[in-house]
Parts: sequence; C-alpha cells; structure tokens
Amino acid sequence: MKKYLWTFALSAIVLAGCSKKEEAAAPAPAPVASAPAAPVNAEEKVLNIYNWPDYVPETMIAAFEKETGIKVNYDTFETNEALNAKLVAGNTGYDIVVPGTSFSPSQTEAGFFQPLDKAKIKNYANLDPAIMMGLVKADPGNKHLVPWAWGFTTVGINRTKVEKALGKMPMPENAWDLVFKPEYTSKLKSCGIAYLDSPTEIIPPALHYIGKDAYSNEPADHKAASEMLAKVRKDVRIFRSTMIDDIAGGKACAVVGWSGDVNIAAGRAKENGSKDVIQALLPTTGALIFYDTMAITKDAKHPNNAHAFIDFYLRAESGAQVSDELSYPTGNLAALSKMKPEVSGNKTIFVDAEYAKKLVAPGKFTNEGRQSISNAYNAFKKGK
Ligand code: N2P
Repeated sequence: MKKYLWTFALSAIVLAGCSKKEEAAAPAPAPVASAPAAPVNAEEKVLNIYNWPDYVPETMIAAFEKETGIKVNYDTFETNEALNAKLVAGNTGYDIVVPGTSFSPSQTEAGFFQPLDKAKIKNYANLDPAIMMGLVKADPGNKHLVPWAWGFTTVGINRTKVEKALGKMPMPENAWDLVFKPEYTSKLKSCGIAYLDSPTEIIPPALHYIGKDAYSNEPADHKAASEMLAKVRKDVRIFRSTMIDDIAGGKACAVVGWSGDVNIAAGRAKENGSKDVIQALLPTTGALIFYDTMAITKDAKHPNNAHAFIDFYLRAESGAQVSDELSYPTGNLAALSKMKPEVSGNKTIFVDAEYAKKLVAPGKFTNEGRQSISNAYNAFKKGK
C-alpha cells in the first residue's frame, strides 16, 4: 500500500558595534570583546515567499509586515513542476515555499528543506493532529512541512451553462464524464472546457477515471490515460492553472480544477452580478485530495523571519481568514470555530465523513514516473 493514510478530522536589526561614534570618542579603543554582541538571530527584515496564486487573503501579508516590520516579497508559481524546477536548480532565493503532496515527499527526501525549529512556532499546537499524522509519510517526524491548505482536484461547472449546452441530455451520474467523455465534451466545448495546465494535475484524475491507480508510476498506465484524453482533446479549449477568471467570467463552463478555486470563482461571479450557478462537484467515484505545505528552504537567508511568518499563519484567526476568503481548509483545528458557519458547513470545502471516504489519497511519484507522466501529458496536449 503505497498510498498515504491521510485522515480527516475533519527588532529591528541589531548591528554589532552600532555605536561607532562613541567608540571613536573613547580614550582607548574598546576591546572587541566588549562590543555589544550581535544576537544570533540578527537577520535583515525581509522574507521571500513563493506560493500558489489566489492562496493568501488580501490583507494578511500587509498585517504581518505591519506587526513585525518584516518586508515580504511574495511571488507565485502555477504548478508543482515549476516550483520543483526551481528547487532542483538550487539557490531559489526563497525562504518559504509551498509544495503540494505529489512532490513534497521527494523534495523532503532530497534535502531541499531545513528542519523546523518548533520552539519558534508556538501556534504549532493549533494544527489538527490527524492531519499531521497523515503528513508523517511525506515528512517523517513532521520535521519540515506545515500545512498551508488542502483541497481536492475535481470537476467544476457553471451549472446554468452546462445544462443549457447539454440540452435534453441529462447530467451524468459521474461528474468526471463531463470533462473526460466525448459524448459530453462534444456538447460542452461550446461553453468552454478548461483543464489545469500540468502533467501531474491531469494524468492522475485521468488514471482514476479509467480505473487505474491515480498515482501509478507505470508508463503503460500513463499511455492508457493519454489515449483516453486524446479522445476529448479537440474539445478542450483552455489549459490554465489560474482559471478562476475563466469560470467566473463565463469563458469556461466545465473544468478540471481545484475545489477552492471553483468556489472562489462562484463568489466572484456573484459579486459581478451573475446569476449563474457555479459549483465544485463531488464526483460519485471520488476526487483527488491534495495538501499544500509550507517548508523553509535549506539555504533560506531569513529562517527566523520564516518561522515568525509560519507562527503568524498558524494563528487560529489566520486559518479562519484563509478559509473564509479562499474556500480552502488549512489544517488548523483551532480555526474551525472562528470561521463563518457557511464556510465550515460548506460540504465542498469541508467534505463530510461519507464523501471523505471517496477522496483519493495522495501518492508519491518517482522521478521516472514523473517523466513518463510528463511525456504522456505533452503527447495529449499537442494532440498527437
Ligand atoms: C491556488 C490553489 C492551489 C491549489 N488558488 C493546488 N495545489
């Protein structure tokens, strides 16, 4: 059983010798030993974070900067592949990165991250022990990874547009049919089908759909997934990982996307005055769960600031703000009682125990497996 058991419980810089003037005025040069010692944690007040787009509440970074005086440089990446390439190349310049579960085990194993100093993260206690237990397989001893948020890859739809495009054809029992079965995609292409643009986001659900292990490392399985996908290739118009605007703005009516992003799109469409019903679906055969986690890079220049940010993020209030504004659970148990009831009660954000059983647990790709997945995806995308 190679799958993980994921459970759902459900200072200013103090410079040494800063008083140069006084020293110069002193009758005799002060011995070096008497100069004020630099605190071990002296660090420029900067923090470089690399995270997914649409994943942090608007005011959170500014609030952290205001409280700590630490200036945050916040950059984003759209795929695990992009983050992984940076980590493999080394010297990322980032202090905190946020890998997903299909990549974090091998990255942790490769030594890309430094162990956390939990004594500096007092809010660590807010984390859900069940989720931390689930992360142990990816990160033995929970030494490097702290949950940012989790969700699942699923089918998202603009139900209003989908029903119109299907006409007399009823909605399928299995929602994956909408994006993987030619009978449906040939109709939905008129209102727009969008896929996440990443091999490791599309091949796993395709494998799952054809009844194979979603995290298979077997090239023959990848080929079979690619062949299934080839049948719907001409109907898929958009490949984009940041597809919130495509859904909210009406360019896409059926997507292979992330649960929270579909919920964000639903909220954005409503704000823009749309009456269309936009939903993250819970396919009868299950959706694919992911956990995105914070890690401090091994060569981080600002590890203390990174710990300070992780501690800030793990406040119950921060976790509640993330779920309230971005429709993703964070793994912060203490946050649950602080969030809006319509968020904690939303079954497409916090799935119920019954559906949780259907969620496909994350798996681990080997480097060879990932290469083969990439080949299969590229062949499909190029329409070969
Ligand atoms: C971006 C959410 C990223 C989730 N809004 C996929 N790991």
